[in-house]
Amino acid sequence: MNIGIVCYPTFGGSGVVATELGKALAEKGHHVHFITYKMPFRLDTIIPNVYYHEVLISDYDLFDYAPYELSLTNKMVDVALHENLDLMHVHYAIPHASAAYTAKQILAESGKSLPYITTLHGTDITLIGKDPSYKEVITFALNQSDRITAVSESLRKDTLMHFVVKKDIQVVPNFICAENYIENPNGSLRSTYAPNNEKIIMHVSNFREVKRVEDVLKTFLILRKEISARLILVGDGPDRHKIEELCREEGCEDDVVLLGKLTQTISIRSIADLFLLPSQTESFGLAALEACASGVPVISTNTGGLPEVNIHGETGFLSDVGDVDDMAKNALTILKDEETLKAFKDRAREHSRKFDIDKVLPLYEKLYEEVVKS
Ligand code: GMT
Repeated sequence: MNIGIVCYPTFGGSGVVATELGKALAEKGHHVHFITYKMPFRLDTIIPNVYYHEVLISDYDLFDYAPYELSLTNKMVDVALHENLDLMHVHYAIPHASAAYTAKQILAESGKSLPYITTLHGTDITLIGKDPSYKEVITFALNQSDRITAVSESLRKDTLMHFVVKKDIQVVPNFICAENYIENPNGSLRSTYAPNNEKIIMHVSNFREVKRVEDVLKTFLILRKEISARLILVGDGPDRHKIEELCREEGCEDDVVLLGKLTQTISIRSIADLFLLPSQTESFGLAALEACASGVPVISTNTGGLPEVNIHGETGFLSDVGDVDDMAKNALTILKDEETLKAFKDRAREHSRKFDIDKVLPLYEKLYEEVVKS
């Protein structure tokens, strides 16, 4: 099939899912055309059957805000016609679903059918989508989608609660490519960050408010009173400066390493003993699944789709949002002895295999076949 994929190319779960999905489809022989305003960060190598079409946004003095959705729609129409696309799969509803709807109407004028599938990733529904300035358009574009998918049961329910959606919403979870994950951590990398065999606590995110990165540091400060530990923070974003300030105030700079954005996180994740994800909400929590795939237990909040990924008492523990004392207590339960830690690590890795690409890819392929036939 010739498949168009529209996503955000920046550091974020929806872009990662879209990119890894496109790569897996290409490996199976499909021709995959990415349409975005920048090269997705995990696509930056030559991959057979993968093509990248940049949306050029023309600016003009008259515009205070360049009309991105218009340029995107135009590019979708152009690629669909010239690459003979069978379908468009848009990741993140805003503004991709409404752009796909318009592209579909334009193409129909020239006799070309272009079904589109909308995959909801979370903040497009839970934070931004329900904003009154978007809601009517999103509702319409969702209802016009040939298929809608959501990344967790929790997001499916949230969508139905906030929008009048008349179509079925199918849950297709986030996934990992299990074979890429490292079984045995690199000893020298580990001793670089934990020279005295400290426990390594890790967090990976885009440091947005919803991630509550301050709670990561607060949890770390509590547990570090009991055990010798170091904190590695991967990623960057608006709340980074707050963390740096808090570290200085608490005098813990020597034990907290901020690595910034990394395009590939598999090797650094493999050296962690525990992953912290204290988010306000997560529709799924791909970061938690990626931690499990690396054999790293997860301490997370109990909101959104996190309980579908992090199994309380098995792969880690769940706490209420903001309850850093409980998170620290749970972390210490896991880290208290090597036997307990190993049992959590093994179960986390085992559990992640339920979300392997081998199990999720056929779900998307089946949807593609259905929309193309109908
Ligand atoms: O979490 C973010 O800030 C990024 C966001 C995105 O849209 O890229 O991630 C969302 O989609 C991911 C992939 O489906 C999910 O795993 C994340 O849980 C979800 N984030 C939130 O719901 C906050």
